[in-house]
Amino acid sequence: MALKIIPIVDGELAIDEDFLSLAQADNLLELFLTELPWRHDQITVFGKSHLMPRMHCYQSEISINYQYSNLSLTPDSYHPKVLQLKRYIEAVTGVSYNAVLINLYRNGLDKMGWHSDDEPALGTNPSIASISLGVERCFKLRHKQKDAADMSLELAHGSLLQMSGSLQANWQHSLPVRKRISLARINLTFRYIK
Ligand SMILES: O=C(O)CCC(=O)C(=O)O
Ligand SMILES: [Mn+2]
Repeated sequence: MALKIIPIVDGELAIDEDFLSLAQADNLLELFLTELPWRHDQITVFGKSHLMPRMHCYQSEISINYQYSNLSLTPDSYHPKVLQLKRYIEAVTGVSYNAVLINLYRNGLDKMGWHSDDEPALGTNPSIASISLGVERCFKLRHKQKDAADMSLELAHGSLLQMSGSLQANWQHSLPVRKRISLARINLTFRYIK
């Protein structure tokens, strides 16, 4: 139950694989699957519109839309258990968050492509707390300058990954397809919007 530093150049990464107890993680997974206001949005890529390869929702205490991939998400208020989780992470990491993007990967075909969490509203060197619930999925990182080896992490049920320092400026991350996985995963990324 402690954040462990993952050695990486040009950024900061830390993980706590047992951030939540198994009972806490099981409860949150079940509750979030059924109670969160999941959306399945269309995005436009190269002029073609299609359904996103995952579902999501966005919750915040400030009424600023979250913009990405031609999408503008109006924030919902926090689900009480999301707020409780936010406060717990804040107490452990000493960092404040005011928004959370929540993704549901229904099975191994759902994914997220290469990107950095570097929207201007996050400011320079944002600290992002990423909670994983459900089936373990591979999380990949690649350096933007290609002068460092790619990195792969397995993000377990109940784990906390903290991305900070210049990580978003220098690295991209993705969640690749895993065809043999039939179970769901939820990921919550707590952020601070300026
Ligand atoms: O699902 C994950 O672990 C990554 C999610 C992510 O990169 C994001 O929400 O920006
Ligand atoms: Mn991201």
